[in-house]
Amino acid sequence: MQIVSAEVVVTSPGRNFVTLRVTTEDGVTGLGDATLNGRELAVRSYLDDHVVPLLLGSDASRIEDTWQYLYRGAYWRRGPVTMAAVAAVDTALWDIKAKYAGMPLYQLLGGACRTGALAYGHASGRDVPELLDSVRAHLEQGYRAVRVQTGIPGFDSVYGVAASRAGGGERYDYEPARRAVGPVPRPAVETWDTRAYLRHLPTVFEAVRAEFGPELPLLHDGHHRMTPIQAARLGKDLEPYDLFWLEDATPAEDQAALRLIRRHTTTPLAIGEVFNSVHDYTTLLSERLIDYVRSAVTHAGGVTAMRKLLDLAAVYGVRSGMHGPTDISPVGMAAALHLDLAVHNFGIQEYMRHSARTLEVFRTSYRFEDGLLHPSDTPGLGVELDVGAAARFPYQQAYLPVSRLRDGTVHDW
Ligand code: GCO
Ligand code: MG
Repeated sequence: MQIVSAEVVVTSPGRNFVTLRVTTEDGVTGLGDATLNGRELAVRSYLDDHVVPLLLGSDASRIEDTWQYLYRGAYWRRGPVTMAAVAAVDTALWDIKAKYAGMPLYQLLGGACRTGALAYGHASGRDVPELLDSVRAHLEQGYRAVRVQTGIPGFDSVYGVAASRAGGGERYDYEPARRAVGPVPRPAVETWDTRAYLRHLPTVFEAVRAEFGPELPLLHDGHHRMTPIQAARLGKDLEPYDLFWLEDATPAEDQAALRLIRRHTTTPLAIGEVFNSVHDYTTLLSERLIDYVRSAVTHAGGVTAMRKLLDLAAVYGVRSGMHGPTDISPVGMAAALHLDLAVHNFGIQEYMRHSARTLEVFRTSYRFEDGLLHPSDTPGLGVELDVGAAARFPYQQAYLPVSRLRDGTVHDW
């Protein structure tokens, strides 16, 4: 099963994606997602300049050994760029292995533990009426769980909220990396004030619960913006609304900070979309400081690493909640879905549907029906890359926004 080619495809059908395409001597191809939103070209270079030369002529069947070789052999370990590159190689090799075996990846991982993976979508609105319309729209699309994000009175733009009601929907395709603006390209700047946010959010969930009742699973993303004590206060203030989870309540490189939040609130906590290694979670898991692991296959070292992370999480009763915005490509989404089916400690899957343009390039077979996602029984991941279509959408530099407080201090976005 010798690797005879490995090409990095950068394409921008609606937003930027980086995809690794590995081919064996038998002509079997495997895909891996290497998309790192706002820093895509760093991963392209890591792969093209440093990893691809090592893959050519190697044995595609040796997945664990290749993972260890790329992780330990690089000497410089971990980090989002390195682990996205390792993830792309690992995922492509699993795709190949499953194709050779003639089965969908989830079967190779031990078979299905459930009929489908519960999905949640991104309901949002600049104000509460627009938000309620968005929740309703998501329920009509078949979602059985929704994330709730709104604007804050007095703010022009806020994370997670479309800047305009696009065609009656609330999609924001770039999630939300935006093309660099101005004569000297710079990321967009958003102003933030945590106290205004803390005052406003309970009123939002009061309105959503009043409109949709107590049953609907509601999620919220704090997006790293609060101090631990502010997060503790919000978690407590939101307890009457029985959230499915409060995500990224505080920057969690300081894993011990979650102890303070945990002491004050029973609102379930989800952490980890910016994490890329099991070592980022050891305190969070061993002390049961979180309830859901947010890492994505794409950013955390691939299928091999994610399976190990989720098996460790299972020891502590922590479940999966894999990251799935549009900057996880359909390849990364498919890889997540195979794991979602195969692990016992599944929690929920983020599913922000890709645009039609994106799906011109990535031919997917996964299904979203009755609120559940299924990766399909196509051998491998079940996604193919149309390289010709990919060439029609050249890369365009785009940056995630930068957040500043009213006095200009850079804040967490
Ligand atoms: C989420 C994430 C995203 C990130 C995006 C960054 O919960 O889906 O927070 O919205 O902002 O993935 O590229
Ligand atoms: Mg998030």
